[in-house]
Amino acid sequence: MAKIESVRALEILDSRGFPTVSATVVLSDGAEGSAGVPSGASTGEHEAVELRDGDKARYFGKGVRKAAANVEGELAKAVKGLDAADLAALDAKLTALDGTPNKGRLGANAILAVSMAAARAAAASAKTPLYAFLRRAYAIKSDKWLLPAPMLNVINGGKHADSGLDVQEFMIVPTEAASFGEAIRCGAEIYQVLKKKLAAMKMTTAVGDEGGFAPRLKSHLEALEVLSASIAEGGYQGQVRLALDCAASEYYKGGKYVLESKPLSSSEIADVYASWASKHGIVSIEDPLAEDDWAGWKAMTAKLGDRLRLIGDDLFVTNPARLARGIKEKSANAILIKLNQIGTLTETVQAVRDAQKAGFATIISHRSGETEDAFIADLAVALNAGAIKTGAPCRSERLAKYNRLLHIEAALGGKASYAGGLAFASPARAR
Ligand code: 2PG
Ligand code: MG
Repeated sequence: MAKIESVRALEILDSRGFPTVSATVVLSDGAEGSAGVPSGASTGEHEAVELRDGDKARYFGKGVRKAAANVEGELAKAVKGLDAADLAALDAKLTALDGTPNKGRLGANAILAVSMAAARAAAASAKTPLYAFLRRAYAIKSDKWLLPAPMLNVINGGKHADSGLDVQEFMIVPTEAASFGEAIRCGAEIYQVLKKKLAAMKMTTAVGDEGGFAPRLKSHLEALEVLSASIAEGGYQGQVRLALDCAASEYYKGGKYVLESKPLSSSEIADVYASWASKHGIVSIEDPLAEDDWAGWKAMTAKLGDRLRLIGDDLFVTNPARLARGIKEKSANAILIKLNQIGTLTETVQAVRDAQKAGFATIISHRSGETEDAFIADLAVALNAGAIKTGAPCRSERLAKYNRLLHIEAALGGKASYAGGLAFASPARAR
């Protein structure tokens, strides 16, 4: 058994140039593992706490020296001597040490850095690829290795770009490809077709935080039209579907959803989404409503849940307790999974398992602020999650994840299969 010998931390930069935490865990047998923690922009109210220094003299207060010091101080002391391979026990110790419900004392960014780095170190010690190690460590019983369907965010709006679009993400999902590699080729080709199309329309082809374009289009419908046309021109009609992340908490103002300057009730906006979905083959809508509009979510799932995956991101914040409420109340039929919303690997795995048991689709996700760490690629395969959302096929912090999945697919060879549209099929199952 390899024991944790030491833990180091460093303040590094994310893809937006803001500080984030990196940790390295070293084991008694010399194996080591490092991890970088991502950071969101459209963060949910109920997420675990991202500890920032608040010292205006450095990085506008966004420094993470305190979090890094917590890693090297209290957290390192607590995990020293523990078996790195027992991830559940390690995470329970980290969480108990923090002692708050939202990891606000030591910081979810500090705790998660240790949790992820320990998993990597244990995998290295076992000389096992991370995806296979995670499957074993969490006793996931499956002999299938599913490569997730990529949800590629090719037009950016909301808080991620200044395109003027209220909806944050317009994604393409290659549901019919023969392999993950073919799905990525298809997504990358459509991305290039879209770029040419936007240029021909005299629109900017500069990209937003997640690598998608940020054109100043007239309306959301125009964005959907240009995407459908790009799919057809790329020769992929019928093989690729569309998906949205509305991040609607951002346009929920005074009890109304203000879309294209019109204030709408949750039932009125459901009709708008339904008409977009039927015209443009949309398979899923993430955060169509605000994070605490439980009644609205329930009504929308009753209305649209048999046609669409309604994905709770800010609604559930990868929190098993909020998810349990959502399952009970039939508030949604899918969950977005982000490690740093909850702050440990073990709680993240718990959320995925609970969701899968309830027939919810699970989508493993990046954050808009990312590092080159591709941990989520391994996590998606370990858990047979079925789908991954990690930006456009552009910007290396996004491609790191897609490229890692290409490597995993190649390593698994004939044992791997592509999930395709599985995550989006028969949403009625969850109801
Ligand atoms: C989201 C994410 C990732 P952020 O809303 O799903 O795309 O954005 O990391 O800014 O919360
Ligand atoms: Mg979201």
